[in-house]
Amino acid sequence: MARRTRYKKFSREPTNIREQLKAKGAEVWKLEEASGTRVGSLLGIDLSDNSTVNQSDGIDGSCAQFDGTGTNDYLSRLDEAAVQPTDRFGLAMWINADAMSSNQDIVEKGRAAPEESFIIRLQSTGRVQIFLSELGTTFTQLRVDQPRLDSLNTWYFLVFNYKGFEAVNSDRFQTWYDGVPVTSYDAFPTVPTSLNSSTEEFRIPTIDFPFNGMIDEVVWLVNNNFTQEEIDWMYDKQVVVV
Ligand SMILES: [Ca+2]
Repeated sequence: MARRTRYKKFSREPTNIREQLKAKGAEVWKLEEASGTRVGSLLGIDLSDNSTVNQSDGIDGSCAQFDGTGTNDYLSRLDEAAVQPTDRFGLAMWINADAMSSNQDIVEKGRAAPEESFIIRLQSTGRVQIFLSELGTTFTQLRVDQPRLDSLNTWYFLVFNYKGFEAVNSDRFQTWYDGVPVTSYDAFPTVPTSLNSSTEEFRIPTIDFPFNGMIDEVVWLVNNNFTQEEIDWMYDKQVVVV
């Protein structure tokens, strides 16, 4: 009976979502390493450590700890198709800020004109700001108004879907905090229908506005998007895919 019970419990796990994410081409950075290269668990899109990105206790296992100083405290991947979306991407990650006295960039791909592509920023006010650029234009800047991510030393689960292919502008960018869709933006201009292709590195977090805090369990869909069902599952599990 014990064996049957265990089997039954196991069979109730929503492994279909795990397989669904894999089938969609998800890459996962679990950020378990103490230092050096951070392994891409599913596709081998490993991230280089440009200084000494440290390790802390994460939302699941260990995480990457950034000190918010200097210009080389980040993880990166040289430009390639796997880190350069065209008209869509999905990004899910846990973040935990140790300080919020200045703007901090969490993710970027191409920040300098004419190589701008996208940046996700945590402002000092706790607002998330999203920069998107299409060929030949400067950044379009979206900004979440409420809620604010203004509690220090608190894990937040952030999800972003960029869908430049959508006909309706309000459908082209979506944000979730802790599994809940964000509806309050104080800036939502016309979202680009495709992203500029930049030769710059993909970085977590970034150089110019360094991040002071922890990042864990990053899931990346280079030319795909998450469903609400997948977001709910990732948030509930606090650990994903692998
Ligand atoms: Ca982890």
